[in-house]
Amino acid sequence: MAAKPDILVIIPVRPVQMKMLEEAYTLHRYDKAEDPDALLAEVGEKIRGIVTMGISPLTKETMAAMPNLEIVALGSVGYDTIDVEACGARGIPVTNTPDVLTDDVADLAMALTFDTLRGYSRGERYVREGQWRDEGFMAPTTSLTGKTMGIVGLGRIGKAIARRAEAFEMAIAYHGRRQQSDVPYAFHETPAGLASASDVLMLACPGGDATRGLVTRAVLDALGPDGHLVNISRGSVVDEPELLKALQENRIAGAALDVFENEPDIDEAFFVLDNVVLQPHVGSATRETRGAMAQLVVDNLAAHFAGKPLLTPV
Ligand code: 8YV
Repeated sequence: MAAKPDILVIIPVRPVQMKMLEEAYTLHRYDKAEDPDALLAEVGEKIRGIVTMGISPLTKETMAAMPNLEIVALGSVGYDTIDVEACGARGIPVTNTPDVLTDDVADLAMALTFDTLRGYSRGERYVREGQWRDEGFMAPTTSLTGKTMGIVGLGRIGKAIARRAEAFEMAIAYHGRRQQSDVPYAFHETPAGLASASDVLMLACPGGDATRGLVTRAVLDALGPDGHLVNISRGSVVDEPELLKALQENRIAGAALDVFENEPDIDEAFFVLDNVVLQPHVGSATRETRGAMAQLVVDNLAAHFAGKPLLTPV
C-alpha cells in the first residue's frame, strides 16, 4: 500500500471532516504544535499538502520549508493572507470555498444592517440593564425601508446581499473594480462617491492589498452623521483608527462589524462604544455552511491526489 500523503494542518476544519482527513493522510498538526517552527523543520520536506484558511498568513518563506508541496486547500473563501503568487510561481494550486457560504454571509450582512439601524443589540442591553424599567422607552431608531445600501464589492456575496436588501425595499448602489453591465444598480467610480450616496455602506469586497484601507476618513465623512458602516469582508479594508474616531465623535451614526484589523484581539476602544455592533467573525459560522466548507477541503485534496480536476481552485 502506498504511503499516505503528508499534510500540514495550519488551521483545522470541522471534526467530521478532520476524521476523513485523518483516514486518508498523515496529518501534522502545526496548529497544536508546542513549537510550530520545529515541527516544520522536522517534517517540511515530506509535506505535500496544506490545510489552512485565508485568515492566517502563509508566506513564501514558510512554503520554502516545504519543497515537495503540491497543494494548498483553504477552508475559507478569502485568500488574502495566502501568497497565491508564490504558489503560482511554484505551480502549487490553491483551493477555496466559494458559493457554499454566500447565503449565510449575506444573511449576517442583513442582520447587522438591521442591528445597526434598528438598535437590536442596544435594545437587548436596555432591557437587561433595567433602563426600560427605570427610564422608559428607548429612543427611536432608523428604518431600513427606502434607504440606500451602497455595496463595495458586487461579487457573489455582494449580489446576495443586494437581493436581500431589495426585499426590504432598499435601493442599491455599488462600487467595484468595474461597472457591471448586467446589474440594475447605480455604479459609483469611487468609494467616497458611493458613501455619500448611501445610508448604509456595506463592505463585501475581498481583503488584501487591492482594498487595504479603502475606507478612509474621507469615505467615513462622505457617509456622514446619518450613515452606517457594515463590514462582513476583512478588517484590513477599513482604516480602523479613523473608524474609531468617527464613532467616538459621532461623525457616522453607527457601525456593525464582523471583522477587525487584529482578530481576535481587537481594539478594546470598540468595547465602550454604544454605536457599534460587534460580532466575532461569524459570517459563515453555521454548522451547515462550515460543514460544506470543510467538505470542499476534503474533496479538493481527494481530487488532487487522485489526479482529477480540482473542484474550486482559486
Ligand atoms: C470564515 C471567511 O469565518 O471564508 C472566509 O474567507 O472569512 C469566513 O468564512 C473564516 O475563514 C474564519 O473561519
